[in-house]
Amino acid sequence: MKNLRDRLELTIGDITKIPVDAIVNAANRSLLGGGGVDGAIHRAGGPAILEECKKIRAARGGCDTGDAVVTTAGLLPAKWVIHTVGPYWKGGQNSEAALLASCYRKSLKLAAGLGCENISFPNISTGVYGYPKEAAASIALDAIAGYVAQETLPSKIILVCFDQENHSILQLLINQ
Ligand code: AR6
Repeated sequence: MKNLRDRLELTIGDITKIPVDAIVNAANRSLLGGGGVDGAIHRAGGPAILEECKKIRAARGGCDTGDAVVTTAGLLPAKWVIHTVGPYWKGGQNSEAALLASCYRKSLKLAAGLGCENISFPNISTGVYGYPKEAAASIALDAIAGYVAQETLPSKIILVCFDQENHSILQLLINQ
């Protein structure tokens, strides 16, 4: 995982407090906000983000699971918020892994298209959506590793864990 380790940073904290070019939001298909990191991002970023989400929703009916859309970042210490919709865990036989990997890939691709040097991700789907943390961590790392092997931007990818459990799981996998 050398190429990955050079570009990956793992931290614990509140994603809304870390300055980056693009913050990834674990949103839902409505794009109208919610709890968890979605709620935190909208609260800290202010109403401009929701206004843009509403416009995207009007234009294209929200965001599909596994897909990603971008807005500006309002009051957040970032230029962009990339809203991606992780899969709801239904037992693993409903394309959850492919959809979760797609969230990471599409978010990275959008960020690269915007010229972002760095991007921060929460642990998508591991909260309200109930994705098992070990499985989600390994999918996240595989998807990011596959991406960085091919693309140069973003040069820094920060995984921001909100809980010690996700942090420990990811740290173990990264150091393997
Ligand atoms: N900074 C970083 N990570 C956070 C923060 C924060 N401020 N707050 C929570 N997390 P979740 P999901 C972590 O539930 O599972 C929303 O209602 C959290 O501990 O935010 O993808 C949406 O609107 C967990 O590890 O997102 C959707 O309806 C991770 O972020 C639904 O939840 C993801 O937890 C999406 O569910």
